[in-house]
Amino acid sequence: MSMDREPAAPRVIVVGEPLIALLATGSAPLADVESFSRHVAGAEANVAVGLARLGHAVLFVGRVGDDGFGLAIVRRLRGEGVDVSGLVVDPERRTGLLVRERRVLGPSEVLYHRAGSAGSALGPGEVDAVADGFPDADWLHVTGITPALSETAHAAVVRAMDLARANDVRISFDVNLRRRLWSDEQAAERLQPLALRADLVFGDPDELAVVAGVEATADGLEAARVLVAGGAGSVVVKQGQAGATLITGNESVGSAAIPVSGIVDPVGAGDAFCAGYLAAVLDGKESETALRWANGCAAAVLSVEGDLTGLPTREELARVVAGAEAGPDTLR
Ligand code: KDG
Repeated sequence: MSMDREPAAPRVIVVGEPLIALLATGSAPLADVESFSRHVAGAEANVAVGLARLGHAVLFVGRVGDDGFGLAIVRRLRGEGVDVSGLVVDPERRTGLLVRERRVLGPSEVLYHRAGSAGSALGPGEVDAVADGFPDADWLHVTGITPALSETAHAAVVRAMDLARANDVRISFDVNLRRRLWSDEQAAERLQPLALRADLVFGDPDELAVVAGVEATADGLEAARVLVAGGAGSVVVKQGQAGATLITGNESVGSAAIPVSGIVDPVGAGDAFCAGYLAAVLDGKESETALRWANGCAAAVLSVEGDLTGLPTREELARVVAGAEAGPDTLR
């Protein structure tokens, strides 16, 4: 069963596994947490919503379970204006779930309940079902999470890239290395060929080093250059508080991060960054502007709980970027 019969012509196609995230409401080790808030999450869903809020037409391709969580995802994505005609409701498998504690110090524990999920059963068939949408699309966005989920999910990403290539649709690939899903060796083997086929690769220095097969450096520039030399069109290195750098051929363009006082929830900021960057590129903006929008979207998400809650509209993004230019105090 697929949702919505007559999709509007999509400009961006996003493929991946939407999830429900249960986030601890207080700061404590997971064993002591008794209440959670429920959020729609998943890196690709976050990017889809980010693009939709910035005014772009997005078609989402994936699977959710025929359960209340799946329905919550469908409703949320549809409510955000994302075309869910490529989101299949699986009658047998459950919607993927993650549980995350919150800690003031140190990394937060994340538990996945996604092995055998509806989303991980994604396959090339779901991509073929929306093949008609590719000739009208401008962009395909995929991540390195989906190929880790299953053989069929990996094949779905490859099929989407094949269809994009055949239809002159540009491709972005966010590495999103998830060490809870696989080893660095497995990730490198599967993700490197995908990164080298992409027009635009996003990743932090550590992720890019794994995919490029080089030693990690603090700025990630060497790994980015290796990927560009290998065939990737451009690489945007997400450097956290140091900002971001775009590497294209021999050129590099840098942009400072927007400082946020009082980070509420860092998760989802990387996806917001991608959405801001892609929205600007789709609008025909220069790289400097794309990096500014990317950093602005990331800052907006850092200051709000939940992966996609803080994703800005165009007006909100304009205010964040203008505030950053006026001085950090205006961002509080
Ligand atoms: O980027 C945010 C994601 O990490 C989160 O929404 C969950 O997709 C997710 C994942 O696989 O960790």
